[in-house]
Amino acid sequence: MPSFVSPDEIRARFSRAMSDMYKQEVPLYGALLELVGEVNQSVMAQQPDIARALQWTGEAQRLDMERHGAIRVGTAAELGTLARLFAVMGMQPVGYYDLTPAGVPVHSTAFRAVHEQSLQVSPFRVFTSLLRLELIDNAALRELAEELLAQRQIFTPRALHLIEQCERDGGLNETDAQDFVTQALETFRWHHDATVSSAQYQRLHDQHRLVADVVAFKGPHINHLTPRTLDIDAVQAAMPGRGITPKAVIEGPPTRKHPILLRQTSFKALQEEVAFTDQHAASGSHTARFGEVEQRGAALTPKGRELYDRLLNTARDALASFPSESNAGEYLRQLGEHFAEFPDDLAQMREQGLAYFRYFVTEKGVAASELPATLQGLIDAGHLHFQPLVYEDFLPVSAAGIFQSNLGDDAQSHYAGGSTQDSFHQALGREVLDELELYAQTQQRSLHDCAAQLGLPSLA
Ligand code: OOG
Ligand code: NI
Repeated sequence: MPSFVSPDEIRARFSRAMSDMYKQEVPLYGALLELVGEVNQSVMAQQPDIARALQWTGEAQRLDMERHGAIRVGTAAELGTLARLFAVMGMQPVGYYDLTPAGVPVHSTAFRAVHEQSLQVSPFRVFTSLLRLELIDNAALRELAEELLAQRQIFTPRALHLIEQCERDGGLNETDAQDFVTQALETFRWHHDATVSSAQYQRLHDQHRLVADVVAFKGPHINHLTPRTLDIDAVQAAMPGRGITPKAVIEGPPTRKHPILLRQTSFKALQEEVAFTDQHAASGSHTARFGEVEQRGAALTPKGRELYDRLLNTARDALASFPSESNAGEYLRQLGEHFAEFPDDLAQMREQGLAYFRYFVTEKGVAASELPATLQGLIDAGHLHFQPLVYEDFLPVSAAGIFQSNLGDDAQSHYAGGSTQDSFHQALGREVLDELELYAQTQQRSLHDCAAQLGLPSLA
C-alpha cells in the first residue's frame, strides 16, 4: 500500500502557499492580515462568550488560517480541469450562483471541503466564476475572446500529469504532493504580460472590465484572498488608519450579537502595470486584484434563509438605489430596522428552525444517570449544549456587490437570458452539491454522535 498525503493536508499546504504568494504580490493584503489578527485577538481576549463558543466548535483553531479566494475562468474546459485540480485537495463544487441578474456576466460555484472534520483541518475555499461569453452580443469581439482563450493553457504540464496520476492511483505521495502544490500555484499567479495588444485590451475592456480581466491574461490570477474576522465593524473602522480604503457599506446582514451567514467588505487594489503585446515595457495598466475581509455566522435553514432574503430585499427596496457612499447611513438604518424581525438569540433561532446546529454532550450529561428522552428535554436539563454551524458558503447579492465595487459602478449591465445551471454542470463535468444538504448532514451526524455517547437510541 503506497502512503498518500491526505487531500486535507494538501489543501492546508496549498492554502498557506497561496497566502504567502499573495502577500508578496499584494502588500496591502499583508497589512489587512495584520489588522485582522489584532482584532481577532482582542475579541477573543475581551469577549469570553465568543471565545468559549469558538472553543466548543473548534473554530478557534482554524480561525487564523481561514481564507477564501476567487478566480474567474473563460472556458468550460478550464472549469472542468479546475474541478479535477481542486478534487486532488479534497475540494468539491458547492452551490450555484448566477450573477447575471446583478449585471455580471458569470455564473459561479465555491470549491471547498464538505465534511466538518475536513473543514476543521482547512476551511480554504475558492469562489470560481465562469465567464458567459454567449451573453456578449458583439460577434467579432466574442470571436476574438474565444480565439484568445483557445490559445492559452492555464495549467502546467506537470500539474496536469499529477492530476491524472492522482485520479489513477487514488492519491499522491509526499514528494508528488509537494510538487503538486508548487505546480498548482502557477495557475493562480499574476502575469504582468498580457496576451493582447493595447487596442485589443481596450475593446475587451469597453465590453466589460470583467471580460478583459478573464481574456487578456495568461491565467486566472487569484483576484483576492480573504481572511475571516470576528468583528468586521472594528476592521472596517480601522482600515483607513492602515492606508486601506474600504467600500462604502458592508455586504450582508447588519451587526448582530449572534452573527448569521456572511458579512463582507472589500477594498480596491491599486492599478497594476501590465505589458501588452505591442509594448516592450510594462506601460499599460489593469486593476485586477483587491482585498476583502469577512465575518462568518450561523448557517441558515431554508426557512431562515427565506427570512434573510426577504428582510434584505425589503431593506434594499426601501433604499430605491444601489447602496453606495452617498446613502450608506440610510442603508444601515433600513437594514437595522428590517432585521429586528430576525431573532438575535440562539435558543429562539434553534426552536424556530432558522439555523443549523451542532450538539455537544456536557459533563453534566456524561455524569447523569437518568436522561430525558427528547432533544429539548436534554437541552433543558443541561445535558446537551448547542452551537450554530458556521456558514461555509457565499451570498449572491453580496458577491455581486463585491464584483461591482471592484469593477466600477459603470459596469452595471443588463443581460438577457436567465440562469443556465445545466450548462454550468456540463462545463464542470459534474453537478454541484447542495450546501443545505451538507449542513443538514453535519447536524444529523452530531445528533447521532450525541445519542451514541449518551446511550440513547436516536435524537433525530
Ligand atoms: C468574486 C466575487 C465574489 C465573494 O466573497 O462573495 C466573492 C470575484 O470578484 O471574482 O469573492
Ligand atoms: Ni470574496
